[in-house]
Amino acid sequence: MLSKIFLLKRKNSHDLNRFDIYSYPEDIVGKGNKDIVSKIIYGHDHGSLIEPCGESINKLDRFNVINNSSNPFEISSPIPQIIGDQNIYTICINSEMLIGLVFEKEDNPFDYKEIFEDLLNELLNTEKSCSFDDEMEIENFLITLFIDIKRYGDEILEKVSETSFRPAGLFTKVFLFGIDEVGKSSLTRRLKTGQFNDNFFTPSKRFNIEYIQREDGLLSIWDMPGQALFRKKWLIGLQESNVIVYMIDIANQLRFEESKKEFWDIITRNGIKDTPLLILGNKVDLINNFNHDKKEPLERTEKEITEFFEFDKLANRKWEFLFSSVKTSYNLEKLINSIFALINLNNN
Ligand SMILES: Nc1nc2c(ncn2[C@@H]2O[C@H](COP(=O)(O)OP(=O)(O)OP(=O)(O)O)[C@@H](O)[C@H]2O)c(=O)[nH]1
Ligand SMILES: [Mg+2]
Repeated sequence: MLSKIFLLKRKNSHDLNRFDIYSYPEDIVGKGNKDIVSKIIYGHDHGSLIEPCGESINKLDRFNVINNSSNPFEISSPIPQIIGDQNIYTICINSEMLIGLVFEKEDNPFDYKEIFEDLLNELLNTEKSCSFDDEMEIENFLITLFIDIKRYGDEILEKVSETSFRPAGLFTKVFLFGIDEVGKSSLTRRLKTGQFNDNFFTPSKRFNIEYIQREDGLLSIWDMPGQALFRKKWLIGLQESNVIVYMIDIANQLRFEESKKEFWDIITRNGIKDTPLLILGNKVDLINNFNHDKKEPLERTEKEITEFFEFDKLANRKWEFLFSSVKTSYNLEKLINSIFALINLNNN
């Protein structure tokens, strides 16, 4: 099973030994294996299956190029290596970058040869989905590739169904989306660290993935960037979600129309028609006369929001609406309970 993906990109042409390292979902450079990068590059150049010993790093090679020159990206054949306890399979791009997959020890990297080459060719030369110019682009590219290769391993090679591979309750992927400034990252941070800061406002530019251990199971929260520029990336993050959380800033009615459009655009996608949904009306603390004990005004607001967003059209999907305040922690415990309850309902 694929466990990590990484990209090594030379920092500048004058210093051949310095690389930028991007990896997902975890770092490949642990405490005990600082020289792993040089081993990978050395091993790649020599096509070696065994851990190479202390020679200097060679320039990345230009061999085994499989594409013709009309394509902007030349993709070499992948090279397998075992380094320490890491089972690594690397491909060289344009003689200047290495993209690597890290598998579990018992996996055979050659099973992934075709899919690795084909996907790279498709993403780089057909869809032209990455120019490697900025970090977010690289990160999204790695996530896309990771998800597709992992799915291939799970569904085609291991012939295990998605549900038995990732039973809810053990690992729950929560896809958290909504337009910008509604409070998604504040919520993620609050759940992870318990903290909230009014002055903390850093619009997200990339997926923010946090793991939160609860009594009922492990949640992996995929907090999406909400600005218009990044919304097309939601489709990447959405894949294989166990539950979808959609957040609205109920104090900002001026943006309800925009929010509604984005909501329906995502929620009607194929593949997530059965995924349970939790809708959060956040920033309830900003509503005039909000009082935790008085239910009445909130009920009216809920009705208005439901009508405006046309949530009644959600039909057969399992869904729930909750008011929340990340600032005052109102309903945050309830929110977690609702996530687990929705998943359990869906499994029964
Ligand atoms: N009053 C109030 N403010 C909140 C609440 N939740 C978040 N905020 C504030 O709303 C602002 C935006 O919060 P973020 O968490 O960065 O919003 P986001 O949805 O992650 O925004 P993007 O990353 O751009 O999509 C920040 O100034 C927060 O402090 C809340 O419940 N009440
Ligand atoms: Mg954010």
